[in-house]
Amino acid sequence: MSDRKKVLLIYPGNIKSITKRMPLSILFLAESLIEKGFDPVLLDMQVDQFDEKMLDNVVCVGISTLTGEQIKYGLSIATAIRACNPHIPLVWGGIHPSIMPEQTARHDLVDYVMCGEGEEAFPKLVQALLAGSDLSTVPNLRYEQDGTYKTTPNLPFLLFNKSNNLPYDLLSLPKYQTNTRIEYQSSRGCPHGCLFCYNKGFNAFKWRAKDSAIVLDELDKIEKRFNPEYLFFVDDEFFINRKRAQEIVTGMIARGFDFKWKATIRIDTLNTYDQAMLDLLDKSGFMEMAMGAESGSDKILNLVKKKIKRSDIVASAQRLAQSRMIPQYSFMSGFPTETIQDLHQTLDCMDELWSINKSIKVNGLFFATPFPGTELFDLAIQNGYKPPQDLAEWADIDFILSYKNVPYIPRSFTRELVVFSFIVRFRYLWMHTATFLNNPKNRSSAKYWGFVAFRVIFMPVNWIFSWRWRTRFTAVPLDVFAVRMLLSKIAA
Ligand code: B12
Ligand code: SF4
Repeated sequence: MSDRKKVLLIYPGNIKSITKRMPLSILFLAESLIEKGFDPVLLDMQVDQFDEKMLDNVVCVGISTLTGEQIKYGLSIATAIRACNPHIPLVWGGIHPSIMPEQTARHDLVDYVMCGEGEEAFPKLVQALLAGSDLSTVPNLRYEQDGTYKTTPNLPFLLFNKSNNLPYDLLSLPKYQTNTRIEYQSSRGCPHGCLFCYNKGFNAFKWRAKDSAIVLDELDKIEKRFNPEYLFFVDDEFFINRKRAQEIVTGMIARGFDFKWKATIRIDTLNTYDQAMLDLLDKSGFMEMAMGAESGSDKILNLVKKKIKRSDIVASAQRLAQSRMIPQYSFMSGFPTETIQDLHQTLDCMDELWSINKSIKVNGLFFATPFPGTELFDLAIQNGYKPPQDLAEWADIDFILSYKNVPYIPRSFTRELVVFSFIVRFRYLWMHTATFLNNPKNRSSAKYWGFVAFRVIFMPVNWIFSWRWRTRFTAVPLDVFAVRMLLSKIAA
């Protein structure tokens, strides 16, 4: 047996979730632990169950979490671990603990919080716990000792400009459909100052990226190993540096990668690209341009510091109207000072986009949830928002029916928002099933007949929703609530 010490890394999640995403956070941590001579064991709760044996010989357990329901699964696994062995230190990290460290550290099921990127700092903590040495020299650490909250200085951000060797084999790989889709990160952070974005609290709006040559070599390895149909860049914003983006895209074409890819691109960036750059993107397999349009109201676009106007959103759709690349816009609503008229301008903007190109996807009209670490969070508090007071309460925040999150929005507005956001989501699903069924390659897929049945059964719903949309009629939305409940039961 290896004399290296084990560390259990947990990615909380729901085993019933349909799409299983690569848990990149714990993969990056695992790689750095291996480099420092430790022996990480990975538990991704999206795909595997906890087993007490995973705790044999562990120095500590690391739990990774975003804000929201991931915390709920994190707390449930932490409870189970405490019941098996109350002496194993529980270390929490990831976006939520980094942004709300004190509140997180004060929870009973949290021994330590590690802020920010974990690659450098976490192995130092594991080393110190193993040696029983002084924790004040461990960077990025927050914890409570005898009722006093302690903090240590943070390391600078990683340059993130080196090749990674993520230990995929530590996961139950066959459970991820890696031949269909894989996640990959080529940069971290974003310098743009959007009001609602976690980049303020987590990355201090600082962008770090891998050079194009490193990215291309890593993509090469991914293609050889997994041969995925789609590759999803999880970068906050892939196109910050045009030269780097162009080199990657040109390299993808030169190397003849077979996969299609998806990334986020700012509308103002896209609108500066000439036809030659658009042609390159198309040729390289850029399938889905994920763009944050946010609002159809110039007043709200100005409030959220998006540096675009509604006319720019429309112009981006016009630029891509003849292209094979499919724009995918997302919108938000429910900001402080927003009115129903602003919301209607957003709906009108979507209609205008669909009138330019009916294949345009709108993947959501999301509630403008005030996430911690954002400027919106501070603004929301000034407008009467009362944020959760402990870690467990953060687990319960609802991103969809969140009246509590937007007390500054009148009830009548919230009802409209609930109805229209659900209809937008339904329409997205409706378009997705149509695209899927129209592709002859999918005839043999297990999903094929399921999607056919969905479209037959929900055809009347589609009519009713289309009528509601056209007439902007939101009264007595029993149909919306019934379909919402039914679909959530099917998805579960
Ligand atoms: C891919 C993605 C998704 C995927 C799935 C993510 C997954 N794998 O489960 C999907 C599409 C499902 C998704 C959904 C949502 N997402 Co999302 N998503 C992302 C995205 C683009 C990438 C995540 C990622 O893989 N990052 C790469 C890893 C390496 O980074 P990391 O997690 O930060 O990990 C590092 C550190 O945090 C730290 N660390 C992490 N864990 C731990 C643990 C320990 C012990 C230690 C020591 C350190 C540590 O070390 C790691 C390495 O440096 C991020 C943006 C981003 N670029 O991160 C948004 C992001 C995480 N999502 C966000 C949001 C809001 C959502 C949704 C709520 C959106 C919605 N309205 O529905 C949902 C809900 C998700 C949920 N389950 O609760 C926000 C989260 C804000 C917050 N406060 O938590 C982000 C930051 C986007 C944004 N710009 O605001 N998302
Ligand atoms: S929303 Fe997008 S563009 Fe704006 S700061 Fe965040 S990552 Fe950057």
